[in-house]
This record gives sequence, C-alpha cells and structure tokens, in this order.
Amino acid sequence: MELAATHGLWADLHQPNLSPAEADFSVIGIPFDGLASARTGAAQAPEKIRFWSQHLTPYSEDRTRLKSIRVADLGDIAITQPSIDFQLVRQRVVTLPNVPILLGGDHSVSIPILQGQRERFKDKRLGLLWVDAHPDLCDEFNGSRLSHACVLRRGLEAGIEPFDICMVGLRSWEEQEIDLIENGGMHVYTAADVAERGMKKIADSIYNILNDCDAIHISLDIDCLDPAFAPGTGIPEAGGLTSREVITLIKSLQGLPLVGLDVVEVAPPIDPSDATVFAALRIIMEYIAVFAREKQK
Ligand SMILES: [Mn+2]
Repeated sequence: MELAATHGLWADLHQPNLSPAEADFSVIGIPFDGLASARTGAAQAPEKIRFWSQHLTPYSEDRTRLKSIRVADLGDIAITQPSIDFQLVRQRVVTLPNVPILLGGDHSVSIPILQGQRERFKDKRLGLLWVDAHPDLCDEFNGSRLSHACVLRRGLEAGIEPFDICMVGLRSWEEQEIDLIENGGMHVYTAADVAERGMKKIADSIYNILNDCDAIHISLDIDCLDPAFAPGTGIPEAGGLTSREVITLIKSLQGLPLVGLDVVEVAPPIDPSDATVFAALRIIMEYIAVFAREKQK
C-alpha cells in the first residue's frame, strides 16, 4: 500500500506557477515506450518518479541543502507518432531558459533531446556524458531509425562530436556498432573498466575531457546500473555499475558546465520494489545538488 506523501513534489523544490525563466530546472516527462525493443513499461516512469519524489527530503547524501534550488515541473509531452511528435520535444528543449531534467520513456526520447540540446548550444562546444549498458549506435533496429538502439547514432548525425562524448558502463554490443565503438573517436569506459580501475579514476579522466566543452548534457539509461540495483528496466544486463559508482560519477562533475540530464528506461511495471524508481530519483537529486553547491560558492 502506498502511503500519503511526506513532502511536496521534487522534495519540496517544485513551486507551482513558476515560469521556467524563474526556475533553476525544468522537469519534463515523456511517457513513451513505443520504440523499446524488449519489454515496455517505461511510459509509466514519469508518473511513478514524480510520485516518489514526494517522499524525498531536500538534501543530498552529503547533506547539501537543496532548498535554494527552484524546480518548475512542466508536466508531460505526449508522443503518439514519434516521427512527428518528437519534434515537440526538440522544440521544447531548444527554447528552455534553464536546465532540463527529462524523464523517459524509453531511450528513443533522447533522440529529440540531443537534437534540441545541439541546437540550443549551436555556437558552443557541446559535450555528452553517455551512461548506459548499451552504446545505442545502430543505424537501424527492428526496422526503425528512431529505435532506442539508435539514439547515439542520431546524436552523432545531429553534430555532437565523437571526441566530446564520454561513454560509461557499456557492456553489450550489436555487430553494427563495433566499428564505431572501436574506431569512432568516442571515449569509451566499459563497466569492466570501472570495476578494474575504480570510478573515481574514471570520473577524473571524464572530467578532464569534458572540461574542454562549453556545455555538457548527460543521457543516463538506468540500465547502466547492475540489475541488482535497477531490476525494473527493459533490458537488464548483468555486470553493471553500482548505484554508489554512479553517484560518485555525478558528484565528480562539480565545476563543469552542466546543461541538462535525461533519465530513461525506468520501467515501473517490472520494478516490483520500486527500487529502480528510487535509484533514478537519487541520481537526479545528486545532480541537483551539484547546482546547489555551485550556488553556495
Ligand atoms: Mn541501455
């Protein structure tokens, strides 16, 4: 049984009637899972993530007070026909005056998000931190170029430079992705690399690479985490990151010009304990805490 909320939306940080220009963050849900290749359910994530956000306190794990942060939750963008409606997402991202936190949805919704961020920062050097079990570099998958297995391929086509992309947590490959992964110029840190070298060292490498960029977007597929930490996702891949490691990664980005985060592939119908939803929320709150610490400086 789910009990009544103990806090307001987004751990009390959401203020109703706040315009995006007045807020630090815009939260936007994209409840769509029509381009997932295995199990669906991610369409229910925005609602579930928002619900449990009312049970968090406005503190990060290191007790950073988040109260100075204002969140405008702008609701959902409905997707019926992705080939058309994805443009609504792209246009929304392009015109935002603050930092978007986007809730998928399967990973396909990040295609218009990456396009939108590329356009929003068109005169700037845009970096991408890709945290995922999968590289999503397929040109086409299941007959679709908008599949959740094609996201980063479309991102490259949108003009994100390979050498400004850091990928962490990878451990599953399609044949058509191998050449790009090995010769495409992106910085690849597999889940095995993290286990062997430690996340702090990997995060330091990532910081030094992304430090050359003017704006950095993070696309985080919750299947970056080991299924022990995030069982409720379409394609759980064993041997993944711990939630501890991902929090360390997010905290290590302090000082970089962060401009947006999308969290995708949380699938509530196959997440019996809601642990995957709570893992996503902890990652989001630690991302918000990076901004709260900047404000305190
Ligand atoms: Mn994935």
